Amino acid sequence: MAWPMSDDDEEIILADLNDEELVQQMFDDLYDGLKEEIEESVHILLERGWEPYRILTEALVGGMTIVGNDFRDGILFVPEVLLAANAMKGGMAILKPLLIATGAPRMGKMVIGTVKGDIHDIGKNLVSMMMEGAGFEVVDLGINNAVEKYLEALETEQPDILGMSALLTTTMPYMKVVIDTMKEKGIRDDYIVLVGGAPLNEEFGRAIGADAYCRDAAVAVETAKQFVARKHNQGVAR
Ligand code: B12
Repeated sequence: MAWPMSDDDEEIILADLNDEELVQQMFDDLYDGLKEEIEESVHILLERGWEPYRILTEALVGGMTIVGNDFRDGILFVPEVLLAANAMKGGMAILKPLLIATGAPRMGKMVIGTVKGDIHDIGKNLVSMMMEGAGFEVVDLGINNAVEKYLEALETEQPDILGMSALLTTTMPYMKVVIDTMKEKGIRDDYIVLVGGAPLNEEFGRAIGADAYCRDAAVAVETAKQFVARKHNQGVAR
């Protein structure tokens, strides 16, 4: 495809591109870690009437998928991916208040965090944003959380849901450590446990004793709503 390339000496006027070209340019800009350009493009799409969720999924997550594939294939390396992640966060920061503003009444509360040894947080942040947008209160513990951090947050925040994220095959088993510790303390069934992250699957979720594995943020919201409704119908008699 002959899209305009982000050449150093060629100035591209983002606002002059049509929607399709602009999204393609955002893929390139995300790939090149150009945060300001990504932010400008997000604003342009918003002005053109795009729904925040559409910008998030089609332009930002779409672009990050390309970055992910090239990282996997050894074409991109950590520094480039960090820049891309930073650019993506710039775009997400603009969309966040808009996604939240369209939200429903309060649905429940979630504590979420990336597990110990893992610093990936884009997916977790996206889930947080979408959950907040759907009316959930979200307490975000950030990255690299040891079991003690999760337990402390459950105690102080008393959420309905515990969400754990892991993007590495080496860190995903830690989710089981957290769930097993909850079992030992007799508090496992007090919470809905949702897990997610690219290397996980349903079978893994079941095997470690989570209530559900969610493949993306939209599924996370739907699953959370279903479990919270079920929990409320059952009352607190567990
Ligand atoms: C961006 C990125 C990085 C960035 C992270 C920046 C950041 N702030 O997050 C940086 C450069 C720091 C990085 C570092 C590393 N990375 Co990395 N990274 C990625 C990459 C390209 C994209 C991940 C991402 O953000 N995806 C976009 C989001 C939107 O998707 P997502 O995270 O899957 O989240 C969605 C769902 O999974 C789900 N979800 C996620 N969490 C949760 C939680 C809950 C509760 C629920 C319900 C749902 C849910 O919903 C989300 C939204 O839809 C992936 C490639 C990939 N294909 O995943 C590699 C990848 C995960 N990284 C990988 C590796 C190897 C590393 C490093 C070890 C590299 C190194 N040699 O140093 C380090 C690890 C550092 C550490 N200790 O954590 C490998 C993992 C391989 C494996 N089998 O374990 C991958 C798969 C790339 C690859 N194919 O080699 N990485």
